[in-house]
Amino acid sequence: MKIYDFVGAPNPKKLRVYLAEKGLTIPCEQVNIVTGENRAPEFLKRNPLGGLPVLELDDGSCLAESLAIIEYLEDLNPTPPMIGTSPTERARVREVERIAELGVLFRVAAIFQNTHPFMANRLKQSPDTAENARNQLAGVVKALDARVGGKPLVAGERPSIADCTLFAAFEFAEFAQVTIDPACKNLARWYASAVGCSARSRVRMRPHERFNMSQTFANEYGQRRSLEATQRRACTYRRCGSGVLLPRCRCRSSTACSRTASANLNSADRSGVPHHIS
Ligand SMILES: N[C@@H](CCC(=O)N[C@@H](CS)C(=O)NCC(=O)O)C(=O)O
Repeated sequence: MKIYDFVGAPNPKKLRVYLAEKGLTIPCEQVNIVTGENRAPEFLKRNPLGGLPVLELDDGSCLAESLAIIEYLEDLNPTPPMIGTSPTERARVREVERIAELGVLFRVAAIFQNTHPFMANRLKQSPDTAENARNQLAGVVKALDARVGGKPLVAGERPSIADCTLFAAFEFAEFAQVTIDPACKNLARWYASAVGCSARSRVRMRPHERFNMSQTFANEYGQRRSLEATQRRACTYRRCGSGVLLPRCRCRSSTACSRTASANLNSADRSGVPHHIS
């Protein structure tokens, strides 16, 4: 199997967080959506819609849609379970995952698409659409915050695909400079823990993986060498303690993780680049 990936984009990120949490390694090839590699005829044969990620199966056929890919991999690798085990658990995980994608990630994407200069010549931007999305996002985040409460994870007792999607959505919001209401303290705490643990496990975006739209992706994706280095890296991540997201990071490394998380958030606030990630 092989994954067609783009490190800066949220749907591929959701899949990479999932792989890291599961401890799965699948070779990755980067397809640069900024320079339009995903719209080249060769790639459109794999996914006529041009979206990433795409999973190429061993028979050469391709599977698109991040959630379909994750569910396929989950069926092949049921342990540790990340979509729940009982009907109720599975329904709850999916419920929150859908809220994370449709309620949070899609709204962040709508704000980004309708406000960011990088998107200006790609579509007709609408300030009204952005404002609607901001208002809807605020409502969803508030409801999600209440739902998460004091729990370490967003759905159930163990890391799930809902955590993966929400993490990708929040990281995208950070990049797109879309503020998640800091009054939502439960989600802030959850994200700080996930950021700390994912940084240590290298799921967190590294500096060269961050978009820099003003320089048209720093002359094609932070220069060719960075891209090549990323391509060589494949989807292999060191795991943080015994897991990527909470609560397994409460094991020996919990204090370090939360300390790292706040340092990371502070430094990310200042520079957009977490200083402790090499
Ligand atoms: N619903 C799809 C969305 C795929 C998608 O649109 N991916 C984005 C990156 S997050 C992309 O490839 N955008 C570039 C484009 O469509 O040209 C999924 O979950 O995989």
